[in-house]
Order: sequence, then C-alpha cells, then structure tokens
Amino acid sequence: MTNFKVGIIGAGPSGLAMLRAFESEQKKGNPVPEIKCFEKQDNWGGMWNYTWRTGVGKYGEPLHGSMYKYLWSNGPKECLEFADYSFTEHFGQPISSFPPREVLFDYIQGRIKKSKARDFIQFNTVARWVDYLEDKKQFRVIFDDLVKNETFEEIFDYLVVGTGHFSTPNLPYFKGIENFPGAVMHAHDFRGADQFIDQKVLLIGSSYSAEDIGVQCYKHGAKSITISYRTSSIGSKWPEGIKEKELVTHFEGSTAFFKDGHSEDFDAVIFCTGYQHKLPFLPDNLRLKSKNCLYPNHLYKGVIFNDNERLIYLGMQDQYYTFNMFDTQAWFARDYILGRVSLPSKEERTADINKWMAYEKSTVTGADHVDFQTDYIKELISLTDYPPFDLDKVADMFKQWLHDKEVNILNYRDQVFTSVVDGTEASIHHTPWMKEMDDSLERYLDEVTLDDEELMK
Ligand code: FAD
Ligand code: NA7
Repeated sequence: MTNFKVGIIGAGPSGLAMLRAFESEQKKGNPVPEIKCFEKQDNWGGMWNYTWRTGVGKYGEPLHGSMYKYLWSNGPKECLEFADYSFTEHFGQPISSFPPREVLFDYIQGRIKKSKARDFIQFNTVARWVDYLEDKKQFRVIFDDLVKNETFEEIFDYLVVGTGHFSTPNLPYFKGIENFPGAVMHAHDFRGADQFIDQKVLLIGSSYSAEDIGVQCYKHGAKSITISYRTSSIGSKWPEGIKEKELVTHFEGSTAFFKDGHSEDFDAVIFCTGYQHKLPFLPDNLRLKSKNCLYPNHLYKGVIFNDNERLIYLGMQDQYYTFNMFDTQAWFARDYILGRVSLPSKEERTADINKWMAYEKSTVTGADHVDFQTDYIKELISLTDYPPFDLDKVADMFKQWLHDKEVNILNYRDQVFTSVVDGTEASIHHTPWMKEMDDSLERYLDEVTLDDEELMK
C-alpha cells in the first residue's frame, strides 16, 4: 500500500470505474493507496439505481435519480461496453443492442461484484463540504452519515468527484406557467408515461430527454406530443401524433402560445431543459463551473482540475460514450495518482485544455461530436494500459445509430450491432421495442414463446 489516501465521492458508474481501476492494479500485485468511497444513496449504480421517489430521498436529501421506469438504452450497448468485461461474459449469451435499464444495471454490477469494491464504499453518506488544507496539500471533507444522523470528517491526499451532472434540473420560467392547471414537471421527476395516457403533452427542449420522453409517452398511449425547441428541432421523421414546434412564448391557462403564432391547449407540460452542474459541497475555488458540453473548461485531459492538481473529476462531460469513457478517465486518474503520468506546467495544461475547447467549438453535427469524443478517448487510452478497443468502429456505430434515429425514431432500438470487445453479434430482441411493454430483466432474457410471436406480428 502506498502511504496516501484517496477519497471518491459517488458510487455511480464513474466512482465504480475509479474503484475498478485501482483494483486492476492491485491484482497485478502493485501497491495502491488507501481508498474510501462515499455514496449518498443506499446502493451503487448512480443513475442506474432506479428510484420511484421524486423530490427528496428517504433521509430528506435532494433526490439524485432522473431515470424512468421504462427507460431502454438510448444508444447501442456496443458503444458503452467495458473493454475488460463484455456483455457476453456477463450474460453468457448474445443479447440485443438496446437493453432496458435493469439489464444495464445488472451488467454494471456484474463487473464490480466480482471484486471487493463494496467494502470500500460507505453508503447513505453525503459529502457536505470540502476544504483544501494548503499547508498539508490535503482535503478535509465533511460528510453526513444519513442513517446515524451524524457528521464526521475525513482527510484525503487526492479527491475524486464522480457525482454526475444529470440530477439538478435546469428549469426556466415561461410567463403564465404558474397558472397552468395540469401537471408541470421536469424530466428529472418523470418516472413513467402511465400518467399521460390520453393526454396532450407539451415537452420543452429538443435533446435526449425530449426525444425519449416524447417517444415513451407516444408508446404508452398519450393522445399527442408536441416538442418545443429553442435552437434547433430534433428533426426526426415523427409519426402522426408527435410534432415539433418553435419555442413556447407564454401560457394562458392551459393554452400554450408559440413563437410561430400557433397556440394549443395541453394537459401536461414536461420541461426537458437539461441539468445544471451542481456541486454544492465544493468551495468556489475548487468547484467545476460548466454547462453541459463535451470539454468542460479547467479540466486537464477532461479529468484533472487545473487549479488544484489533486482534485479529479470523472464523467463531467456531455456523453456519447459513457461507461467505457469513465473507465478510460479512471485509468488515467489512477496512473496520475500513482505517479506514472507527470503533469506539464499549468501554462501547458491550459494550452492543452484550450486546444480541446477550440476543437469542440469547431464541431457542428452529431457525427462531429462523436468524432470529438472518440479522439478524446483515444488520447486517454494512449496514456494508460486500459485495454485498447477499436474506437473507429465504435464511432461508426454511433454514426449509424444517429442515422437510424433519423430514419425511424420508433424502431432504432430494434437494430443490432457487433461488439468490438469480443466480436459478439447482438441478437434481435424477441419483441419489437414499440410492442414490448414489460421492461423487466426476466422478460428481456426470456426465450420467445409461441404466444409472444403474436406480439411480433
Ligand atoms: P451518476 O450515475 O449520476 O452517479 C453519481 C453518484 O454520485 C450517484 O450515485 C449519487 O447518489 C452520488 N452523489 C451525488 N452527490 C453526492 C454527494 N454529495 N455525496 C455522496 N454521493 C453523491 N447513459 C447511457 O450510457 N445510456 C443511456 O441510455 C443513458 N440514459 C440516461 C437517461 C437519463 C434519464 C439520464 C439522466 C442519464 C442517462 N445516461 C445514459 C447517462 C448517465 O448519466 C450515465 O450512464 C452514468 O450514470 C453517469 O455516471 P456517473 O457516475 O458519472 O454519475
Ligand atoms: P441536454 O442534452 O443538456 O439538453 C437540454 C435541452 O434543453 C436542449 O435542447 C436545450 O436547448 C434545452 N433548453 C435549455 N434551456 C432552455 C430554455 N431556457 N428554453 C428552451 N429550451 C431550453 O439535456 P437532456 O436532459 O436532454 O439530456 C441529458 C442526459 O439525460 C443525456 O445524457 C440523456 O442520456 C439523458 P438548446 O439547444 O440549448 O437551445
């Protein structure tokens, strides 16, 4: 064991990647630092640890979860696969390319359950405040043990923040919304489309949440879905029953007025207006301040905080790649903490950050964004021993997925891709996504029966 201590805040996919990175080092017989991870929920998995709750959790903390019951992967699983743990290794059989939430959660847990990671995590414990002790070059972190209702502190030499950034709603105001008589919510509080059956639903925003919640509501029987965009429309070929409109200007009772002069009555409004990077436990000089983008400012290699080299952020980017990107970040952070990666001067780091930010600025299309994040991950892999995988092929799969969504937003989840990790070709799911109303792991892994074939017609 090396004689310093690493604190990890959050046991979502990013925090778990950090634990896994150290574990893989330990398995090689190499010394690793003392590690402690703190998670405010009662289980690991972050967003994938689904909760029915909204608002506050059991202990009165702002609720982290933004996932909904009927969520199925919104990108091909082959694009997020861990390079050191394939889906086939986990499930023992090929599965489809767009599994439901529970299946992905099971996969995330599979890798980490094989390790002692759980022993390093203190659950139901929230990070409240961080101080940097300049003289000692250490962090003092104040935590609340939510079960015992006790406050305590811990000292760390390195601090890893993996608290996610799709949890605190960005909720803009539209005149008259306060008098809207129906349901008004943010995507963060959306738990399922059931309550919108037979309703006319207005979604504000035009990114992943609007696209998917819109399609979910359509699938589960909403009367109509209108998606209102500020900058650009999603532009899919929508089925009858879903349409896009320019931005809402204001509401009068249940009527929404749009920029193009159109007005319409609605039963419910769902704000799909994104999230804030909210890190209330960090003081001003340590807090990452960013909007949702591919390369947040102040992060060297997207990971090391430029104003304090001992502070590490994982998963703070907007995400095409997810689990495998968190892994590459964690592997890089591990090697840096272990002293294998030496940092250039602050000026050189700033120049490197600026280079990436300028690259991001030059991107326009979804395909450009995919290429950007592919290049970013390629660079991280070149700096570590994370198992290399064919990133160009993954980028091609992302581009195919973008195309499939344009062609048919309702059946892109029925497409199949091939793993670059072990070459497994995904199987076609026994039931087309639009007809599959049971999202459970058991149903998903079930062999198709004759009765089920009826459903497939
Ligand atoms: P999170 O998963 O958000 O985990 C952060 C963890 O930190 C949480 O467990 C939280 O409780 C904990 N935490 C926060 N604050 C504190 C604190 N102060 N003290 C202690 N612990 C704290 N990705 C995909 O790949 N495919 C998808 O289909 C997909 N769908 C998504 C759908 C929705 C609705 C959302 C919101 C996200 C989706 N994502 C998807 C992206 C998702 O965010 C990532 O897959 C992944 O969960 C990010 O991991 P993370 O560990 O960085 O953050
Ligand atoms: P995103 O991807 O950050 O998108 C936010 C959307 O909200 C985007 O279309 C914005 O439009 C729109 N927005 C933001 N503020 C406003 C205001 N004031 N008025 C109108 N529209 C606004 O968030 P998502 O929730 O869609 O996705 C986040 C993650 O959750 C993602 O990884 C998914 O997997 C699930 P803009 O283009 O900025 O005009």
